[in-house]
Amino acid sequence: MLKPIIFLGLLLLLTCESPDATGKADASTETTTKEEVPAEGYPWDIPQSKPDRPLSAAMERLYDNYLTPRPEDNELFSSFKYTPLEGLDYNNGDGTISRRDASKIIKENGKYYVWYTRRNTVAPPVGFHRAKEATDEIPSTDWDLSEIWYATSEDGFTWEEQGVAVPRPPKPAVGWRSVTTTDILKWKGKYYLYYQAFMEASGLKGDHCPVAVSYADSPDGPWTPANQVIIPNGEPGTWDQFSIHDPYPLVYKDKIYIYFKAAYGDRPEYLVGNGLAIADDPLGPFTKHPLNPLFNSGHETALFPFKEGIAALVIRNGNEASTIQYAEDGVNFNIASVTSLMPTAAGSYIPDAFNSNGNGRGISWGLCHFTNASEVKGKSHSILARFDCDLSLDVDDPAMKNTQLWLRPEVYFSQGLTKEQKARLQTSR
Ligand code: AAL
Repeated sequence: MLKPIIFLGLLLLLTCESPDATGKADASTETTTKEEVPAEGYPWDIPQSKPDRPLSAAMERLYDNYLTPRPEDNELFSSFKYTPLEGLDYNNGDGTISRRDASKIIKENGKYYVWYTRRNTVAPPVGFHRAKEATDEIPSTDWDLSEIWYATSEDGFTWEEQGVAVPRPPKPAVGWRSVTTTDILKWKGKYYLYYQAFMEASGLKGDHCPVAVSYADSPDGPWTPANQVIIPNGEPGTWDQFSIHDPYPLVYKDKIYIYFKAAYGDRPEYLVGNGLAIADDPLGPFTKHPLNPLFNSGHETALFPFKEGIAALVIRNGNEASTIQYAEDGVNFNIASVTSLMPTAAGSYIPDAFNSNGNGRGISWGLCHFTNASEVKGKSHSILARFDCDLSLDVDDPAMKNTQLWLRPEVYFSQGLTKEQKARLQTSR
């Protein structure tokens, strides 16, 4: 369909008045040339920099807020494509095996490595709101009673599960109930896995936990737990008083930057934000940034070095959900683009996560998860999948810069009215 349109466009261009052999346009047919601002009316040829003319608020924003006027030219705009993974088994999707919350991916020993939450329980979770029914064997949530496992891959599509990296330690050690949602740091030749360390079933009071860490000399372990809380919860009454989630380390400005997530406010009136804690040593002490939270929207942390700053995938919650944001200083983020169908809990392949030295190159693929992998109630579990995109300064893939997605009707119908809504709407006619 696209080809005939491009062909027609070219034909039209070729049949239009063209400059004479001297390169000058015939004065009688002269209209506007590129970047020239006509006396009246916004120009046909999109000015790449802000034209000197009155602009509507939206057109002002087009130049003030985005890297380029067209998303297709914007290095921080991308659409996303998804591929199921080969090599991971889910017990026929019966809800007893779940994999979710992939770490960033790193390449070591010629292979890609990823770490993630893996739950293998006798039964599927009873659910956040029924957490009281959870036992030592029956999980409350999808990430309760979990461990941190890892897998390697040659091509990023087929993954071989290698086994457990961080098991649940015996009670009462930090993380005895569940160790989940990990991410990796490489620092001075050593490896550090940061993770959520639960000391009670998630959902009992909330999704409450602090952050712990284990370290190793090799990405294949063995991992030694530091057995201490690394990023403590905030003071009572502050936004991160109950939980620090999704610890996400990057090396930036020669320091360890751990971005993290916290949800605050009493549900349903709650917000999810991401904050930052900085340290000189992987085992701390970590100092929380005084401007936290750094994001007003988003959910799981997904950031990467980009040029001299840090970029972030901001998904799901809040006014600025479905945006890609950028902070030249890693702290003060602004919207760089608005997109759709973003990867949930993205763990990107970030070759320069620990050595970008002010020249971050961006990302082009990673793993994400789908939490609703089963349509059947009572078989709830998550699966990992691959996403591809073009948020990289080293990739130029126009097929990843699609602002018009045509999704099948069933995708829309899966977001149908609830029974109550439908009944209300049908009787109120
Ligand atoms: C996620 C993360 C954290 C939460 C739960 C498991 O995707 O934000 O890890 O605790 O959901």
